[in-house]
Order: sequence, then structure tokens, then C-alpha cells
Amino acid sequence: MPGFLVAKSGPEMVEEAKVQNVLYMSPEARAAFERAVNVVREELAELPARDAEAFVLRLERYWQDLFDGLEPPYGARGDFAVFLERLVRLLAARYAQRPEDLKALDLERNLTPDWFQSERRIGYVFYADRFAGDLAGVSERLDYLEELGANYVHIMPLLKSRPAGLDDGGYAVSDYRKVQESLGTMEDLRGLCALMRRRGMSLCLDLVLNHCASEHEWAQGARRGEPEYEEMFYVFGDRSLPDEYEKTLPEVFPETAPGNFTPIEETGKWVWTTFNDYQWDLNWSNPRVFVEMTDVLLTLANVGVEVFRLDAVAFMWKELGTDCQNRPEVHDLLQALRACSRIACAAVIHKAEAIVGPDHLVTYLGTDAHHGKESDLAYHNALMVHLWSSLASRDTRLMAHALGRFPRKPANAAWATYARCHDDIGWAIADEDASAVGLDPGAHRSFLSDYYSGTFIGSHAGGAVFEENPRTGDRRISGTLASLAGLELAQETGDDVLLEMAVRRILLCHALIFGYGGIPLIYMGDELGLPGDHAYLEDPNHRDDNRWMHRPRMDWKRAARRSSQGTVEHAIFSGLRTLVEARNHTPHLHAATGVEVVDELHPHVFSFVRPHPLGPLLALHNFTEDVRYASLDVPRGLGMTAPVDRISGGAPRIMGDEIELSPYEVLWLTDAS
Ligand code: OTU
Repeated sequence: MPGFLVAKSGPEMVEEAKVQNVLYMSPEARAAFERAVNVVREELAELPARDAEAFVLRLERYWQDLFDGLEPPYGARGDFAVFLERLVRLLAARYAQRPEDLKALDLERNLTPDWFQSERRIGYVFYADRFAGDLAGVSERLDYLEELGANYVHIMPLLKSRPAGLDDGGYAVSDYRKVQESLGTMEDLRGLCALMRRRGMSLCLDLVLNHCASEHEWAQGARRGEPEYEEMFYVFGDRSLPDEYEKTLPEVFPETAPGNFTPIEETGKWVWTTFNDYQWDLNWSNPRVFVEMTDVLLTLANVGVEVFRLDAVAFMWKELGTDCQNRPEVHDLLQALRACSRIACAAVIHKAEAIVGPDHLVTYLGTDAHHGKESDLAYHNALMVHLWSSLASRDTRLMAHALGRFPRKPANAAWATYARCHDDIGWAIADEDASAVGLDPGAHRSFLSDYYSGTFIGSHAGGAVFEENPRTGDRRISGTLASLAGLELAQETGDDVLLEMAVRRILLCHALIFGYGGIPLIYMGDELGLPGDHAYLEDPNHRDDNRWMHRPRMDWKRAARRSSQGTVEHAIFSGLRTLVEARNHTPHLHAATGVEVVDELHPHVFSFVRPHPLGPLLALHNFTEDVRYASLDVPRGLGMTAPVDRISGGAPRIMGDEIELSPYEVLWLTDAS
């Protein structure tokens, strides 16, 4: 065995080694590792020696991460060693079953660990049924994705969900080992993954690990009152503890699913349900849950899934007297889970779905001891929120202030940037950020809700309020990109100027998420300005959840217009294509390059620098429908003597000492000299 143990000593050296990711093993971890290796050798005896050795190397490389992640939540248990052994056997067994082509991919990804940070990685997100009918239909639409430039493909929840209609868009999974029948089979999924892989596309799949459906076999066992299944959830004999917890718990769906606990009809007990009453929170303090979900993850990885979107991770650990979100143990568990993937299916990466306040967001990419070890990707919720805030106020000072003081992310991780998603928009703006630029935080959030639900006079937006919470005053917002950007209103009223501005706004949204760093996610239909879907009101399973208004069906007739000049579809689609081309040829936009917000340049032009060894890139975004002039001092200060805009390929328009920006124009300036 290669001697990886670093020859350093003393507690400071150890701390340094841990933070620097240098291979270090504590004596406890080393002892456990020696035991694990014996188990592994036994389990992998049938494999070619080189394969077994590769596994052992990965096990050694990630052992400390795994150990450090599992020790805090489970280390005090008497059965910790037994649990570790069970987990290691599982990792080895799933690795042994991993198909040859995926093992080759593991190697390729080990050689190119920054594959997902590349400026050439572009995401597209859709529901299989709404986009193409089913998985077979999706495989026939891969040309469309390729035409758009997408190579990171997130297909919304597609595993078997609860039978009776209401399933939260697939986020109530009743069987993690089956594909929803109406979409196809596990074999179809395997085939689709292989097809995509050949085209250089990676499939991202949701892994809903905070909860499962009330119809899942584990939940069924709990309903029968069987202790081993009850222990996989948070089950209470009466309301006393739930009432204690409720004192500090927020509500995610206050209108449609108030409270956080649901009675179990069969036993008269209570079960924790953060989301809907049919979504039972899994009890991650029980190591069996960890083993079961890891098994699910590795099994799906062996089918060919490359990216797991870990749903609602912020809620995975509960502690009385807290809001039961973002607990330290969540980060331990996520680090351990990622170590499992790195060991058994090295190609796989994890994306944390934690739609949390700005102070917590970056912790999901790993901070402090978790630095660089937690999730490879996380949604940049704050960027999305400030994008809409600045578009409404036509003022970028709050955005520049908030993003300017945003903590740095680890260099080996990346944001998933997006302008909107399948969920609502919650105004996650820190009070102190709003106050710092002279805004009343509550009043500003309230303005944004008025603006995007279209009640603010002069608003061009046509969204709707989602799950109003009278207790907190929160009014989250639903709506398609087209409706929030004013395209729907422009088309309804035949207002050409509004139409032009809306198209420009849509392109600005995309330019921002393309330039800021990380994988930009295009939500299906936004590449064509597809309007919202109001038919959801006629579907009894959807009508109480207006997020369905922004989950439309693909309109392939409209899509066909993308090649007809003069249509809105052409304007947006070709505008996006231009951005894709520009991005593909701009190495400055690799996610390992930092982002430095330029705070003082202009109150209406959001600007940032991507400092790169090739020279800086300066991105300017005019957030208004007026022509704006930004001082040349900033590009000059960056040493640019002959700035060129990488989007248009031409020189920017210079007026005296200023750069002219047309309404909603975006420039990516680098120096051509
Ligand atoms: C996620 O949502 C999913 O994206 C939603 O579609 C599901 O309804 C939900 O989980 C339950 O599975 O948990 O960490 O504004 O952003 O519910 C954040 C609320 C989540 C959503 C939130 C989110």
C-alpha cells in the first residue's frame, strides 16, 4: 500500500493538513481504516487486482472525510463499528457491480475533476413528461438540447412517486428503485444515460433524501407500528414533543400544509412532516437511514446518473429549540455522503438544494472543516433573488452590496446559477444588506411581492403570490420567466416597446447567470419565452399549488419558430445561442475563477470582475430600460487599453470617458491589446 500518511506531527500540522486536504488520518480513523481494508479485500476478492486497488486507493483518500462526517452524528453509538463495517461492505459491493464504462468515466473524472466547473458546461432542466412525454421521448429530443448547447441535463423527479396523484411534482417518492411507470423503466433510464454520455451530456437526478412518501414501504411499516420502521422517521406517541418543537419551527407551506406534524391514522401517533402531510421526514439520526439512502444513491449511480440533486438538505437534522434547519450535523452528513460517492462511483458529484438565507448558502459548498469536501454544487439562491430585486427597482446598489460581501466559495466547487426554477421565489434578502443601502427590509420585500404579482402600479409582471404567511408577512412568488420579465403582458397588449424590453430582460437574466460563475441552468421553455400554464387550475392535483403555472408543457410549434427571424422565439433562442458561443470561448468564466463585484461603478449597472491569469474580464449589466454610461475608469484601472465585448465580438461604444450601454445591455469586456 502506498504510504500516503503525511509525515507531519503536532496538532497544528494536523489541522493544517485537514484544511488543505492533504491526506491525513487521525489515529482513530487509521485504526478504523485498517479494519475497513480487510473487509474490502474480502468483498472485492473476485475483482481484477487493479480494480480492487483503485477502490482501496479511493477509500484511503476519502476515509478521513467519511470518518469525520460520520463520527459526530453516530460516533457515540455502541454499534458505530458495526455500522461502519456495513457501510464499507455496501460501498465495495456497489463498486464491484459498477459497469465497466462507468468505471472508465470514474477514471476520466478523476483526471478532470473540474469538468463541471468548465465554461463549456451549460444546464437545462425539464420534466420528462412535459418536455417529451416520457424517457423514450427525451432520448429523441437530445438534438434539441445539443442545438441549444446544453450538456448538463436535469430531469425533474422521475422515480416512482405516491400513487394517488398528489405527489408534489414527484418529490414524494414511494420507491427509489423504480422509475415512474408513465415515464418508463429503469432500463430506459440506463439507456438514456448511455445515449447522453456518448454525446458528452451528464444526467442530473433528484435524490429526495429528507423525506419519502407516506406510501413508501418504510412508511407502511411505521404505519403498522413496527418499531424498526418507526425508527426511520420521527414518530411521537402524543403531541407533547411536537408542540415543543413547533415553538421554534417555521412552516414551508403555511396555507396548504400548516404545521410540521401529521397524525398516523393506523397507530394514533404523530409523524414529522416538514412539507406536505404525505411527505414523511426521514430520521437521519438513525444510521440505517444513512445506509439505505447511500445504497439508493450508489444503485442509481450505477445506472448512469452523474449528478445528484440532494433535495431539501437543510432540513435533514432536527434539534429541539431550533428552527431545525442548517444544523451542523447536516454538513457532516453531506460530507460523508460525498465521500461515499467519491469512493464507490468517483465520477458522481453532488448538488445541494438548500434554499436558505445568504448567511448559510455557502456553507453547503463546504466551509471551515468541511471546506471543499461537502457538495460540488449548490444553488445560488441569492443571485437569483437579487436579479429580480434589481429588475424591479431598476437599481443595482442592494445587489452589488449583498453580492459584494458574499463569502467566497471553495475553489473546487461551483454554484448552480439560475434566473428562476420550478419552485417559487422567496425574498431571501438579509435585513442588514437592505438597511445598508437605505432600504426598509420588510418594505422592500413587500414591494417585490407587489411588483411580481402585478399589483404594483406600472409593473409589467404577471406572477402570483405563493403560500402567503400572515404570521411572518412572507409572500413568495410564482411565475414563468416570461411573465416575470413582462413578455406575457407585452404579448397580451401588443405593446412592441414592452415586448422588446421583455426580450432584453430575458437575455440579461441569462447573460448574468452565464457570466457569474458555475453551471447556468436554463429552465425548459425560457429559451423560447414560453408563457405560463393556467390549465393547472383545472387539475385537482395541481390547482392548490400555483408553482404549476411556471411548469408549462413544451410547445413544439413555438419551438419550431426559433428558426424564423422576427419571432420572439427566434430573438430569445438565438440570443441564448450567442451567449453559449461566447461563454464556450471565454475561459475566464471557468468556475474556479473568482467573482469580484464592483460596488461603486454605477447605481444601475451591476458589474463584476472575473480575475483570470489571461487577464481580467469585466461584466457590465444595465438593469434599466434607459441608456446608461459607465465610467471607463474601472476597465482602465484593470489595465484594459482596448476592451472588446466577448458577447458581440466588437468594441464597446465609447463616449468620451464613458462606455455606453443600451437598455438591458450586457458586456463581457476583456482586453484585446
Ligand atoms: C424542494 O423545495 C423542492 O424543490 C420542491 O419542489 C419541493 O416541494 C420541496 O423541496 C419538498 O420536496 O426544501 O431547501 O420555497 O424552495 O420547499 C429548500 C420552498 C426546499 C422551496 C423549498 C425547497
